[in-house]
Amino acid sequence: MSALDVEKIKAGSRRLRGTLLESLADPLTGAISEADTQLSKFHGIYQQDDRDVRSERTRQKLEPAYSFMIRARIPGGLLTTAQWLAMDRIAREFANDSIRLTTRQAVQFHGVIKRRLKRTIADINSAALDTLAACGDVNRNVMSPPLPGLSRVHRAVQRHAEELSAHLTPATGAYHEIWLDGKKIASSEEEVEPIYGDTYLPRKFKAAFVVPPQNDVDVYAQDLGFVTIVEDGEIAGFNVTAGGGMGMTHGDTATYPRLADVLGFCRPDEILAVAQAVVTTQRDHGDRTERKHARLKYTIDDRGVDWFRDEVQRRSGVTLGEPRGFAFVANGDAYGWHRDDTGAWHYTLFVQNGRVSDAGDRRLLSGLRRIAQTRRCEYRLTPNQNLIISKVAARDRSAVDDILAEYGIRNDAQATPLRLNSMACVGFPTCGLAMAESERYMPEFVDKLDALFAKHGLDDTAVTARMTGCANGCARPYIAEIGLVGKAPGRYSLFLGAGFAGERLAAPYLDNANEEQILEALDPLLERYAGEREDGERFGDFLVRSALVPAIAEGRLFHAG
Ligand code: SRM
Ligand code: SF4
Repeated sequence: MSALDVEKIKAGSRRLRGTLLESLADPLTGAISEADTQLSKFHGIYQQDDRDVRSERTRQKLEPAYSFMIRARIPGGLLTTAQWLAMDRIAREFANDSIRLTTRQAVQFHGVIKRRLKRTIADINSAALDTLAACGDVNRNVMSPPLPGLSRVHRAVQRHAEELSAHLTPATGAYHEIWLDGKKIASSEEEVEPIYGDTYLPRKFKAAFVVPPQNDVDVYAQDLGFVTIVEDGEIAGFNVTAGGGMGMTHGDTATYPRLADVLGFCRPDEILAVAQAVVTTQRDHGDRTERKHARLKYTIDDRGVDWFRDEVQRRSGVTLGEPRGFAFVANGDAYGWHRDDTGAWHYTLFVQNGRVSDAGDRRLLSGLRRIAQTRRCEYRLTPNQNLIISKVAARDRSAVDDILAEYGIRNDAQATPLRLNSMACVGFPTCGLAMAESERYMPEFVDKLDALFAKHGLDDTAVTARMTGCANGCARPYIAEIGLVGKAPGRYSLFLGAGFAGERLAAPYLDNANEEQILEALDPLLERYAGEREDGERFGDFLVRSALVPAIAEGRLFHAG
């Protein structure tokens, strides 16, 4: 669907109502109308069909096996165990017996059929969560470092993330009317969207907070970022970043991944004004004629970062200060047990590609249910698709350890450093845009990569490896040291040389390659890395220092690399 068509649908939707009620009531199809599929995204709902059976159903002249993906919005990924238990029940009752943790600290359910949609959304709301603005041309789930228990700073940053999330949530009553039988307003003319206006944003928009030295949220991949600056143990303010994004299209060099620019420094009480100015600048100046060119990163590249900074300052009334110094060490999660400054413990649990389900001896869904039933902790979702069993009292640690062992889900039972730093997007069979396998293939690919690492004595070396089923970049592969991006069934483009902390883009290395070709290409590079690396040198840094891959200075030069 063209950008102009989508703009027309938004404009005529009466603030996201469209004909969703009629579509839901239509018993003749498992689908909703095409226009409503665009609007449902703003409500956190994607229409999908099972791609494993698509051609067989076409052959049998049946309509596709439609079902819906539902994404719940969870700022900073913070969940009580009661909320987790509600998600667990929804997964088993209405979805495909799994909860999918996402790369933005949210959860997804797959396989919900149309007649169960309303009940599922209502149940999510009963757990004091919602799905509004989890998708669509609005600000999405706001990310925040998932270990707020570790310091007063993290706890304060989580509060800022929640405030920003609330501030940028659409004001429309459509969500309550459609999904929660809320009172219908007499005329939607009475309603205003103070920040978004009638046509919302030209494209999706993403925001995150980060606390150095961990860049777990991958702040440079975000449209808007706040880098926490701590001085004398207190939050002095935030470096504001803007214009990050991963999505591109194979073969279209006008599209590219881009790392955010640092705009300047703001005080904590200026966050909302600055954020609103960034959002409204993009609302008014983003390209509404071509969706592939509609993200904030292109607005900034087209008009220049100085123009953008001036516009944000003018609209917000905030004069941004000189950015303050900071450094990142890694964009992954810190695994295992950590104690915070209140004495509570937190266990970061590896969840392969975010899929929480029971599979053979690894009974993750059941194990996490069992721990949640003790109600002596809370859960934090991480931006790397993992889960933190948080705020555990010292006396309960061994009980948690025992359950992890009993259900076969301890980190050491499953993972090498390479696997612990790997991610894959959902891909087949649910994602309508997948060109190659991703989540279902990554575990097997990591086995092979592990063998290659072992061959070169690199078993203990952590390298970030990320795979996506297409070029949209949902697992942020262009800021992984090894990035694989699906191009066709069994074929991937290989990107190499990003920084371990997500601070440098990877460079294109191999196009449209199969598994054998990819492993063959990596073999000599790993051999040289094992033999020639400097003390503590990361794989991506080594490749760049040795001129085996170019350092990509900015998004616009990505394809030239
Ligand atoms: Fe994504 C579209 C899954 C994080 C860039 N993404 C999709 C859709 C909804 C496919 C579609 O449009 O039909 C995928 C649903 C698959 C499924 O069956 O569940 C999908 N994206 C995901 C998730 C679940 C991947 C995961 O394995 O965790 C992540 C959900 C995050 C969340 O909770 O909100 C997810 N997507 C991302 C990220 C990473 C991030 O946000 O930090 C990116 C790259 C950053 C960025 O936005 O630039 C990302 N997704 C995209 C794009 C490309 C956007 C672009 O600018 O070109 C699309 C396609 C689109 O928007 O047209 C897309
Ligand atoms: Fe789907 Fe592509 Fe995103 Fe993977 S990267 S979930 S295949 S849109």
